[in-house]
Amino acid sequence: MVTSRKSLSVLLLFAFLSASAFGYNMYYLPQAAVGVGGDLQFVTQISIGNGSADPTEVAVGFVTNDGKPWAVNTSCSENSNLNGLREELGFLLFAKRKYAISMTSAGDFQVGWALVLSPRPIQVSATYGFYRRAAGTTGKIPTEPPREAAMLQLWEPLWEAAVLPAPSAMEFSFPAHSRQGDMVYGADVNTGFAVGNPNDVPVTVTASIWSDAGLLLATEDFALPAFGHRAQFINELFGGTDLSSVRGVVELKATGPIAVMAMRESKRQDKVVYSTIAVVPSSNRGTGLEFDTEPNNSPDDTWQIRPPTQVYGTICDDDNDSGINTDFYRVYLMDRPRIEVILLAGSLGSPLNPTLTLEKENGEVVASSEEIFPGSRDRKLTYTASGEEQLFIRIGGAMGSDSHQAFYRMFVRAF
Ligand SMILES: [Ca+2]
Ligand SMILES: [Ca+2]
Repeated sequence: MVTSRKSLSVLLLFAFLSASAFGYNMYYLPQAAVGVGGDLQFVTQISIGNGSADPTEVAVGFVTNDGKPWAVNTSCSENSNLNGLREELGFLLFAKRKYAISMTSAGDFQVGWALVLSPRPIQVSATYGFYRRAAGTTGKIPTEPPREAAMLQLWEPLWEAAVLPAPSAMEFSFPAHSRQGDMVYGADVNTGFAVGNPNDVPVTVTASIWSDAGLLLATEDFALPAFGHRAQFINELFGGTDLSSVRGVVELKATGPIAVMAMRESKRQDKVVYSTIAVVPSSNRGTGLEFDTEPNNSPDDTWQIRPPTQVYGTICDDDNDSGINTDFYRVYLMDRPRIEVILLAGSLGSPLNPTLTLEKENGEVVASSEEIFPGSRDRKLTYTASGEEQLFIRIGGAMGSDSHQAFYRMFVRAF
């Protein structure tokens, strides 16, 4: 039985970040907010779950805007060893267990960000909450753990919003809304964003805002120190530009990989709520994205995909009318007659041992696939059409490798 874990220092976390050889999974939470102002309190709660069948080590580091270790109050109902004033946490998370770690501060509002590391894939999310002191209570935050039960009695929730860990990339974009008296609800709407720099060197971020008509409204540069953080509303960042009526897009381009999240603020009189906004790396827009939907077990019963695209699919073992566990996708080869299909399964950790062929509607195979390298459970095929051709990509699973976990990811390009 493990009774304690050595605490991983943030500097050690940063060493892990710099040392890809460690093969750690990294989860970036580009915003964390804590603190009390008058009758109001911010709390950030980080949920960390281990869905695997084995225990795993987990390290959590809290970082200031300047990129320095950030001491915050942490409390965890599931593990009282994690209660206290901490810059980082290190613990062993057993199979199928989940910890909810609350970050709080009895002092003024503070913001920073958090990084979570684990040698195994884990489930990480963060919930931001804003609470008002309940009437008839002192609102005093107990300084000694356990705190959570007392806080539940003392603070009523005003809003909460949750995020998944942010990806890290050089370029991002997200919808930006800044408007007095929005046309739908009459609320004042604004957009805030948070950026973390996971590099041990400074980066410069160039932010641009585009109108709904596609016009460039403003561009601003800002610097982030090594491991630094910045959280700001867009009307603060683009302070010299009138953003009283903007429904557009913000693009961020950095000199190194950054992690980004964004939130929308809706305010009317004394009511204010926040919700999270989807932020995607621009690299995600390089190819289309499609998902396998059933039934697609025959050429008659599928749809056309348009390269370049990627497909997320599963060869499941459920019985179906035909008794065949197969996914078909139709492609037309015309002005770009050469097609390349890459099907990943084994390299993604899927148990699927896939089959992959390119066929005519009558089932005649025009191209068969090969392993990407000998012994791998990933496959590829290429084919060049002699004229206009309608063909079908057929994916199956070798005997016994089909299941609800038997997922694949297929990339299709045409030249
Ligand atoms: Ca399927
Ligand atoms: Ca199918």
